[in-house]
Amino acid sequence: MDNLTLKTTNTWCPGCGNFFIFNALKKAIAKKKKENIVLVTGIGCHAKMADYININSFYGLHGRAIPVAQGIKAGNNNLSVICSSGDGDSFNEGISHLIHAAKRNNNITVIIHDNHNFALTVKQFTSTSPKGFKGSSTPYGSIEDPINPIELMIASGATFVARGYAPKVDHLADIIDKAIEHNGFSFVQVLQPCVTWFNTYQDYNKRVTEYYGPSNDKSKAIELAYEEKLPIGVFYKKNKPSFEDLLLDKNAK
Ligand SMILES: Cc1ncc(C[n+]2csc(CCOP(=O)(O)OP(=O)(O)O)c2C)c(N)n1
Ligand code: SF4
Repeated sequence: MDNLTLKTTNTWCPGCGNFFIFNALKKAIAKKKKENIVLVTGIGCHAKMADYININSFYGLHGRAIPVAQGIKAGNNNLSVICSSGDGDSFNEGISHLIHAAKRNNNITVIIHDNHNFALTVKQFTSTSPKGFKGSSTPYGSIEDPINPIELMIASGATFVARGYAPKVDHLADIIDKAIEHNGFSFVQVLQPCVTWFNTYQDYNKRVTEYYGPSNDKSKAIELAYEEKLPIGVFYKKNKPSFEDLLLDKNAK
């Protein structure tokens, strides 16, 4: 047991992609000062990260991790504030918070455990469920097209936009590290297989391809985000003053 793992019972299903994300986050922060990091979560399977990791954390409400993170960052700008959120949490319930945080370029990091369903409440479809998804609220299959999170975040103003794949732990840890170090709103979509409700391992193992970016070209990054071969890496990065730079330091304007 490492010093970033709390001694407690883990209730994730065996084989859940969240285990990899947990390991990647620990790896990304292993060399950073623990006391300078805060993890804020939503509610769902992803949110149990707060139960299992031995750093300062705040268990939020469903869809409300981001406003809590914004408040913590405004209160103490020395902290690195990271959100672990679900696709249901931030692409459905709290989507307006996500869009506005990207627009403001808040200097926080949002990691979305994207398993394409509301997993803890037993398989309702979310904004990223594929068309035809059969779940407890769409027994005949969803008739809606999913959103593309990378496109949404680039269009909303996020200045660091990346995608990782949970089992590629080292690659994901590197992305999370870069996201935390980025000055501005950093967004990481993690493709997270949910073995119980939507097991995507086989499909993703065939399609996921490492891509070495980043680009500062929005159109190119959005094009990549639609590729069938599912590129993972940093898609888009731009340097500009963060919300906190402007809020707390008049000279930055
Ligand atoms: C305001 C509110 N609405 C609904 C719920 C019920 N609820 C708890 S967890 C959850 C699903 C979470 O899904 P997601 O954010 O995708 O996370 P996952 O469980 O898939 O990791 C829901 C709907 C709640 N707790 N609060
Ligand atoms: S229901 Fe899915 S997301 Fe939740 S712990 Fe089980 S495998 Fe993981």
